[in-house]
Amino acid sequence: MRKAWWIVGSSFTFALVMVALLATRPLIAKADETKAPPAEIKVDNFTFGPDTLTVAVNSTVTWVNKDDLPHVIASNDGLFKSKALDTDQTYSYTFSKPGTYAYFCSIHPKMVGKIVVQ
Ligand SMILES: [Cu+2]
Repeated sequence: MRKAWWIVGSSFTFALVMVALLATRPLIAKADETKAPPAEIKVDNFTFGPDTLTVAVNSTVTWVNKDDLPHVIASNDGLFKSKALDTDQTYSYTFSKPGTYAYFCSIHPKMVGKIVVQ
């Protein structure tokens, strides 16, 4: 009788371990998906589209100049600044900390936008 209980007990423990292993598997597989998808802002007709973009931490935001004249992407606090972007040129910046990042075009300061990083 005592032996029978031991077998029941050990197979129950074995089952628990197996369930735990199976349960952690999807978590391990999901580790590859933590990279955020690319986020793009079109610079067109003197506006940023969208003018407010919300992204996850560690997202890379890419601005594409669709205008026929150059624009510069410059953050208000000097965190990032592109060179003058000609038509179809891009500028990318990766946001590693949460916060709200206001930016503007230093050639046309009335062009403003912001990136919200969560
Ligand atoms: Cu501009």
